[in-house]
Amino acid sequence: MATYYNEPSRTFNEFLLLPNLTTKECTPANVDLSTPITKFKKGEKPAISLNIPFSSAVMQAVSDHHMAVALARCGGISFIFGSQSVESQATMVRKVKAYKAGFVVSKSNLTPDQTLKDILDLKELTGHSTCAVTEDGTAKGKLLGIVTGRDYRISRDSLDKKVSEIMTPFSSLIYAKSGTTLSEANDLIWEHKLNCLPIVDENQNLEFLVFRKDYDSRKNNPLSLLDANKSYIVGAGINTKDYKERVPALVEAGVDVLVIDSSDGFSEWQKETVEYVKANFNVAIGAGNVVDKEGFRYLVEAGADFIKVGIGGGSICITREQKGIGRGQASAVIEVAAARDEYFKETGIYVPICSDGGIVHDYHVTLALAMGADFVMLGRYFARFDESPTKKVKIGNNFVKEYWGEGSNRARNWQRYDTGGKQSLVFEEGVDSYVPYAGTLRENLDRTLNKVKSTMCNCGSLSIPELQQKARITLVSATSLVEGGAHDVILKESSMAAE
Ligand code: RVP
Repeated sequence: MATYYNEPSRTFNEFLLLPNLTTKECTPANVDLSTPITKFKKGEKPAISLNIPFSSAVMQAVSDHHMAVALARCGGISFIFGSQSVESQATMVRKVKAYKAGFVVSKSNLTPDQTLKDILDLKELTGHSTCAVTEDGTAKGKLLGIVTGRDYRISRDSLDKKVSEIMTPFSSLIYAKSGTTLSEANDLIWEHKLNCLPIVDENQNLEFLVFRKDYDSRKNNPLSLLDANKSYIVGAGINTKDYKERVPALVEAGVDVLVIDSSDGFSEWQKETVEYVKANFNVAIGAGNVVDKEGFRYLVEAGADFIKVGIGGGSICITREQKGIGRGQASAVIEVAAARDEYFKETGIYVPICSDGGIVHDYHVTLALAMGADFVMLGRYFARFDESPTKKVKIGNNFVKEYWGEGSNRARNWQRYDTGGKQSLVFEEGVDSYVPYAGTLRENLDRTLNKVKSTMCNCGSLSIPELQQKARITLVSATSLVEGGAHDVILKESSMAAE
């Protein structure tokens, strides 16, 4: 006879947090949102922790190298989508690892023989007013000088005046040698009142430019998620089919964390993939998705470093409709978190869990954490920002961005849904859609983090583990949901827009 679960499968919307005593030191500024992403032994520290409990989904419409840099700068991690060729995914990983916060590869370059007209054309094209002058006009060529907007006067100078006559020549430049740290570079910038400091190697070849404004932005990002070499930490999605080609290339590119991206991770294919990675590489790997304690145990025993939770809750996901499998996201997180705690008690090993999909309101993040998730993964949320890889389009009077599921025909990611058999997507498990455009990642994430921290203070908690221990969570009735929104008033237009 089949096994019946008598409790219905529940979503975040069905729960609320009850406040605990808020002490005076319990302020948002004092809340620490750091959280483990890889398993660790009791009393030890995880190899990798996030500074905020946010990851961006393994999706074409969400996580490329731009998203990865933007999110790591704020303290979270992106998992670069795996539904692309091994080479292009590895290139994206390489770009994130090569991105040195504050050190930029010069994007506007000239040769000394070019003219003022070329300078103006380049400025028009790139918007940059500082150009490097190199022997061969490349970003890494021998540095001969720098041109800035202060070096010429359009009204007086002839358009065919040579760059070599306009530039500040290398002999008069303040520059620094390879290996200079960002803080040393900043000291030079301040000391000499520079806007831009070139970094050159021992042969005078240009390596990077450090701009005053970038240093300031670095100082404004104290939570940046960096490795020991000060490169951003980045994740990447893999599948259970081509992992023997994909994983070596990603590891070679410098990936920090892998995750097997699948709608149903409770499978022998995942076990084999985790075992292969653990036996051959020194890289962290998460597995999933699962929705119960059995799935959790199975993947943990295979060696996974973290477990991803959730089937069918994604905003673009129609797996439940199509196949009738899945579980309400809250119920799944609650059960898997209990299994994680039980495993920790038994073995002294803590395996972090990630609640993946189904976050609609900011408070759902806080609920997921309170229910035991160590971090969350979001697709729709990040797809709305400038940094996501998709097109921004105007529909009517509103800007929207495209957002499609990995199970849609558009993504062609059959590996994510494969249960053996025909190597193609037999039917769709995801839709192609739009989401409202919301601006920059930074401004939106700051607002969400403020809400999360503020609710944590209401719950008397200054850290995620404290929240998980102290949280008091109640089910809501359908009528109390109505009570929770604005009700029995006539909304003014300004309030409707804010909804
Ligand atoms: P959401 O944040 O609700 O948009 O959900 C994102 C999650 O949805 C992903 O991390 C993934 O687990 C799942 N997903 C991605 N594609 C599809 C699909 O096409 N069914 N589902």
